[in-house]
Amino acid sequence: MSQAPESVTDSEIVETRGDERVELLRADTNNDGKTDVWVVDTDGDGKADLFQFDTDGDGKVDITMVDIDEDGQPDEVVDGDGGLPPEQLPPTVQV
Ligand SMILES: [Ca+2]
Ligand SMILES: [Ca+2]
Ligand SMILES: [Ca+2]
Repeated sequence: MSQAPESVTDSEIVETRGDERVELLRADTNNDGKTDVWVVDTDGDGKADLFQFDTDGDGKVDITMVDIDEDGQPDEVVDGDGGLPPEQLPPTVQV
């Protein structure tokens, strides 16, 4: 019997406070019609604890920051979507 090796995923998966994805804010900061900032609450307490940024304007997340203790300071920063890719929806806020 052969065993499949435990494969590690390429992209980092961030640990968040909860499993929900309640987007408190989406913003288009460079006005190209694509969202480039996502502010997310993952545990349903109404406070943002996940922040995602598209820095090159291709609509995909390039940086994910997690604020596990919700003190306003990011506790973990990873490349990519951090395992929580946002839905491709139009931004709610035009900056
Ligand atoms: Ca929260
Ligand atoms: Ca991007
Ligand atoms: Ca923090």
